[in-house]
Amino acid sequence: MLETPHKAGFVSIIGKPNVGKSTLMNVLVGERLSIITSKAQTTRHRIMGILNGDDFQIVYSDTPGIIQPKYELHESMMEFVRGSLEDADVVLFVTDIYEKWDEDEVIKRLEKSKAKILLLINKTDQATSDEVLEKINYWKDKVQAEEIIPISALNKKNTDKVFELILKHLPEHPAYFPKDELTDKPERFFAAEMIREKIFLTYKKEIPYSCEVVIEEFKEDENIIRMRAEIIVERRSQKGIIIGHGGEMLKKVGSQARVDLEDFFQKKVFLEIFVKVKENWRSDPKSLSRFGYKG
Ligand code: GDP
Ligand code: MG
Ligand code: K
Repeated sequence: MLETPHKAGFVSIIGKPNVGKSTLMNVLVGERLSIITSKAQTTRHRIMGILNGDDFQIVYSDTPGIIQPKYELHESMMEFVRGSLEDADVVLFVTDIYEKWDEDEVIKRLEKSKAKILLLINKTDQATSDEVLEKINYWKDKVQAEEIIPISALNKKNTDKVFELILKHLPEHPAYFPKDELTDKPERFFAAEMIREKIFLTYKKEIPYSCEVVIEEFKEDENIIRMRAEIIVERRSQKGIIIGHGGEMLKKVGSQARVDLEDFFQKKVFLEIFVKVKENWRSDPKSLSRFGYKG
């Protein structure tokens, strides 16, 4: 008997502040029946929701808004945006009818990545059809997208089409998360992502890309969550860098992550982090990280 192949993947939503990313997200995730995860409200927590169907699983994530890096922190945040692009299967590149784009670097990155780009021109309810056409032509020259779709997230115009196009471009892959047993693994995944974010903020250039974070233990009691996390690196030398002199760097990552974790879970968090070397784990980074297997 022939079965429809299962599709699954990671969809990143990027764009400048205020173009309508969150509004769109709510339409795409918030109103469908099979949402399983809680929504993170702050932009620094990227995972917004997982959407399941019989033959698909879409893992949506948000990124911090794209900004011109004027400060060290912005630089780090952009590094973080880049990281999430490299993981994405589909990128929803959201702009609105007002926007003109000037940050070519992000576009180049996007085009180089394996991600399929869907370019969405939002807030078309605020423009005439001529103005919308003009915008479509403007973007055609700028970005090599699979599709350019004018939408209105507010009025849910064309948002069903966006959903269908995401499905169309999603790769064939088994589900990354179990579809029925839902609470435990996604929480671990959020926790791992938060630690990963701190790694991006703490270490230079290529180091964060060599790291994966796995939550080995996640025990929730009434008043506290105890977590044991492992940072997996590719080489012994990287382990030393992660730990830092006298353990200082790792301590910094741990305490920053703990603040966010406590905020996210609304509970006290006891966090232990270990660093492990696993040569070439990146040959299958997605499965390793997302399934949370020890490998
Ligand atoms: P984000 O910063 O990219 O996440 O943008 P938000 O989703 O928070 O939206 C920013 C503002 O744009 C809010 O006031 C939204 O109500 C408004 N907005 C979002 N989508 C649309 C749209 O399709 N049309 C109009 N007119 N406004 C929209
Ligand atoms: Mg937002
Ligand atoms: K691409």
